[in-house]
Amino acid sequence: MSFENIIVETRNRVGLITLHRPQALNALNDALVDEVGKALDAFEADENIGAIVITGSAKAFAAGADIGAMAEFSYMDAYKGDYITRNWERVKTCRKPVIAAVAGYALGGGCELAMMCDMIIAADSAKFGQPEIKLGVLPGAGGTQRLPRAIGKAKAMDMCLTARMMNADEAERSGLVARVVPADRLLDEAMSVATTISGFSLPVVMMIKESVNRAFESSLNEGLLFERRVFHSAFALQDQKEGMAAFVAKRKADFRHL
Ligand code: CO8
Repeated sequence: MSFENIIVETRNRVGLITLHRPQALNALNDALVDEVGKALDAFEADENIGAIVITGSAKAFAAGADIGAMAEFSYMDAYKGDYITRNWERVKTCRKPVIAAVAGYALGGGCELAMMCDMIIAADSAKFGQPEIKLGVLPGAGGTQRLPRAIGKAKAMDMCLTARMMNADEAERSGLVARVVPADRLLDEAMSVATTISGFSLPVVMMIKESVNRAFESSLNEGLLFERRVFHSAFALQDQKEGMAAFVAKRKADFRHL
């Protein structure tokens, strides 16, 4: 499969997608988002892939949706064309874990793309923001919804209403990112985390992802019930037998993803 706006690689059991529109700080357009969707389709179908990393460049994860492409849009262009967002949810619907490795700017749609991933690992150079208000629009790909869930209303309002950027330390303190690492170690750290995850039982990894995400979609009681039922179903897996037998025998588990 050949791509023009992303670079796709496989390392061990990890799929790596690098956003690659350097001339525009990885600004997102339909072509790029569609390519990310195709790469995710391929990784999802590949039983040798256990986790996925999405990253950008040292200067920008993605500086938002492509402003030049949107500047002259009419309402009907945006509404009927469903610009950028027509394939946007593909990251969310991916059943394997997706880690965003963010260095530099993650602004507007770039911040929203990172937030759609399951975990953000940030370089100390990362800057997150929802600056759409400066362009006379508002976040349109999840910013007003995912940001308050991640960092609370006060900071989400601050970012969306003032367009101020949040640096990596503040983003970690606020719960937006899982880890902050020196910029030159970002990809190694993200790949290492993804490799660790991909060594565990894939069906269990998928069950955990589904269960944690359920916490945002249901009441506590419904979520707990969902978790309990999924927990019970894990006892149907060969990997459960292997994991517990390995613990008892004091050896490393050899998961077969079954
Ligand atoms: N779109 C298009 N081109 C961009 C974008 C962008 N978002 N960001 C940067 N570029 C281009 C610049 O135009 C410039 O191109 P050129 O060299 O041809 O002039 C090149 O990238 C380098 O950028 P700068 O020279 O501006 O670099 P600086 O280091 O001076 O500044 C910034 C970096 C601060 C990141 C600056 O480029 C900037 O403010 N960019 C725009 C950030 C922004 O406003 N993002 C939000 C966009 S709107 C959005 O994301 C809405 C999402 C909703 C999606 C759903 C739609 C329905």
